[in-house]
Amino acid sequence: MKLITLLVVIAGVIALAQLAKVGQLTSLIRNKREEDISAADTRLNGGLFVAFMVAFYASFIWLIIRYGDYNPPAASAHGETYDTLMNFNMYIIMAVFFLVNTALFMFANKYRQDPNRKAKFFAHDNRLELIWTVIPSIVLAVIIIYGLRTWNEMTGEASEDALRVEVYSKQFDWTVRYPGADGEFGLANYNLITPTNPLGIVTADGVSGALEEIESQIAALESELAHERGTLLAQIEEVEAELHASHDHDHGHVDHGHDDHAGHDDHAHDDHAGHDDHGDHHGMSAERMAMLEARLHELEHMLEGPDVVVLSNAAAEAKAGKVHRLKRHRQRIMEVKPFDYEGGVAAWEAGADDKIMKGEFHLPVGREVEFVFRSRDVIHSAYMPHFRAQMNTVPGVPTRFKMTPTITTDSMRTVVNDPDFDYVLLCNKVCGAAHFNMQMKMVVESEESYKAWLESQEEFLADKEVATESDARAEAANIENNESATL
Ligand SMILES: [Cu+2]
Repeated sequence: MKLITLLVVIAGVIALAQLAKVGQLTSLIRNKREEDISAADTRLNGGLFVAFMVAFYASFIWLIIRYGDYNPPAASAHGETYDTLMNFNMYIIMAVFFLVNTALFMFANKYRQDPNRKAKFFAHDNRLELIWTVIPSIVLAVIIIYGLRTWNEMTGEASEDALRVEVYSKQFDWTVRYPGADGEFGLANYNLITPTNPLGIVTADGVSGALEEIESQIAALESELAHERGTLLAQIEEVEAELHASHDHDHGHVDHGHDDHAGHDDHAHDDHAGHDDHGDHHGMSAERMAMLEARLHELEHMLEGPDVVVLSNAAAEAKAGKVHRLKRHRQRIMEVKPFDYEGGVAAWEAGADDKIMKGEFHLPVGREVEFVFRSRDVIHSAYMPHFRAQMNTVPGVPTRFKMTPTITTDSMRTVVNDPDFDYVLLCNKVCGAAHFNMQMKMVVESEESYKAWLESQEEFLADKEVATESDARAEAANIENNESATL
């Protein structure tokens, strides 16, 4: 299809070139110069300029009437200010647009070629230079200063009693967290993320649970690797080789003794005594021997046992790699240190009463909200079009945005005359395959309804048995000890 289109375009260009050539040749035949254009032609072209301008303006005005009101009414306090700034800029741009285009097309018509008119030579005028330098400078300065002031107002510090809400993005959904009664978000760490803990909230219970889980995974993998048939056979061979080597060594010595014995009777006794004395150096201690035999016995027992597995080299390597990664993961969790927030709330305990929302979250009308944005994987953009709010969410860099919703969902349904209307939080950064579907419903309601709703939501650690921080630390210390013992 693309190829056909390309061929048609190429053929079209060739045809046009041929037509132009024909035109040139006919004017040659008529004995006219190519640049001689009739007065009628010039008039027609001048008129076409004006006609085009009229059509251009008509379509522009139609677009403004048809789609100019594309924004639903602003539903936040700063939204009004934002819209005013936007309109102010649009009006300036439109004024310049009409001015410049009118001049462009009208002049093209007015000053069309006229054999009776002589062009005026006009090289420079200081007043004109001054005018078209100073006026745009003033206009631009006004736009920039006005814009900056609005931006600073919108992005300034939130007030002390603002409601704080965390918005967390990942491919491809949103999670919203409320801080609970203590007003503090629990510490979060990505190493603790599990299906039941999507934000990786740090709690003593979560830490010890995660450590136990990783421990059991490591133990299972290590046991599997220890029972690998090939590994067992190799180890048996190694132990047997060592045992044999010590036997051979003994025999060698005894033979040597015999030779000596045959050769020099007198020294026979000495030599035997010498052999016994040196037993520990050349051969093997009884303890070592016993240990090796026990090990051999154990290995043979394992080889016959029900746990023995056969793994390909690649599979064994993959499992060893997994053990390595799990140990690193465990290390990172053990490095998460407990501390107190400024208000004296322990960071590990603040998370217990946090409330986590998926799919839908609520905000009270008329109260300032401070969003704190975090991201797990890539840069997303939290976009709440009705509130004129947008902020990038960046992995590792918390971002913020404050706003005060002014219209409840119910009122907005009346305003836009749609009983199914809902506010949405969208992702406005193309973040991957399911980006288009990355959204969350927002409900703005009265303070009472909001409180009732929040009350009905479950706390993060509800129904979970709560371990203390010291339990988790003890667990971590325990594992550390085991680790050094095995090393
Ligand atoms: Cu996204």
